Amino acid sequence: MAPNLDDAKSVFEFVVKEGNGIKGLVDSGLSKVPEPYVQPPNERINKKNAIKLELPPLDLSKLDGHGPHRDELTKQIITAAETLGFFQVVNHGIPIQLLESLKETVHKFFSLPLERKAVYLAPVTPTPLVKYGTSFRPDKEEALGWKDYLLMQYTNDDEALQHWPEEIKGILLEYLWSSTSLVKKLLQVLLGNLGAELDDSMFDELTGNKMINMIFYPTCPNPELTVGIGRHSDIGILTALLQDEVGGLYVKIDYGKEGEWIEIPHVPGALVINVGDMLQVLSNGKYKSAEHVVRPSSTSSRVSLPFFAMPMKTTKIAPLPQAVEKNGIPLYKEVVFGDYMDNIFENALEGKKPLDSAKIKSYLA
Ligand SMILES: O=C(O)CCC(=O)C(=O)O
Ligand SMILES: [Fe+2]
Repeated sequence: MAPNLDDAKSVFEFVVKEGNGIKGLVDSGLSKVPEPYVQPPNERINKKNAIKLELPPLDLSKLDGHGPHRDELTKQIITAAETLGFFQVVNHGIPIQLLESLKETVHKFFSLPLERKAVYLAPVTPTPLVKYGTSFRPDKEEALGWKDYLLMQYTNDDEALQHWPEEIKGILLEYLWSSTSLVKKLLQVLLGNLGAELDDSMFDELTGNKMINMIFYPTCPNPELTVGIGRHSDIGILTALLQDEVGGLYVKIDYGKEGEWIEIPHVPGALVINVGDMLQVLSNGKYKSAEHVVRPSSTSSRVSLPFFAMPMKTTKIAPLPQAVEKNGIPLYKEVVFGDYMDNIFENALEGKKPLDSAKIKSYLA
């Protein structure tokens, strides 16, 4: 039954509990964002204060050779990780056709009738590896996010083939495998620069916990009042993100004017790469996990597919000795990744607060 849009409880019941999602809300017809989705002014993104990032994407085919092109690219990757913490890559080894099909897959999945999606709602899902939902922690958030999602956790191929939804598991596994190789190449460069060699067992420790999210941001009547995903940084090592042509991903600039945002534009065929909190810790603060946020669009629905490469839950992450040597003192405490992650998923998003709590206090300015 259609919700009473003026009643927050009725909206929550319809969107969150019944699993109709924001998509169901928009499909049932609405002319303004319901009250539970109105963000406090300081959480909204004012497009007028945002800059478009006109940086050219990095051409990863240059990594394959040796010589000046490779060196130049290596420097660009390192500089991007040290400054904005976000960059885009092309010639990344993931077929463009696969990327196009992935975006279509997200649209198709969210167009399925409610009962096909609602089976994966958290209270009833037949597997902890697949979760369908909306916003981030609807039960804990002051204002909800304008997004629906299907989150897939990867343990191994057999379990993914057994538990991920039948019609999408093949293409998602292809994305997962190819993104894993991409992340490996980038991590070799980034850790190599710190003087650490990435062998297979270290790579597994650091990225063995993988997730793919299929996100659907329905068209929004008042994008100036709400957010798709609130301010957060990604918690793992590296994220590879496929976004469609709609745009709306904004990254906080850590340097320069306080509160300024940069929009990461859609670049055909490119993937967005960003540094996660655990890479910031490993690098002793050299690489930056930037705060980011998504603003929905008033004219079009948007889809994105982040692939999160994260440490195993039991992995202890601390600044690498080679990274500490460079600036003398460790800036972060050791973090057991599973604890860090559980804490994030237990609470509403809070920007970079979780990472701040891993800082060694006596070194705080
Ligand atoms: O949809 C996007 O562009 C970003 C998604 C994101 O930041 C996330 O899922 O962590
Ligand atoms: Fe993110």
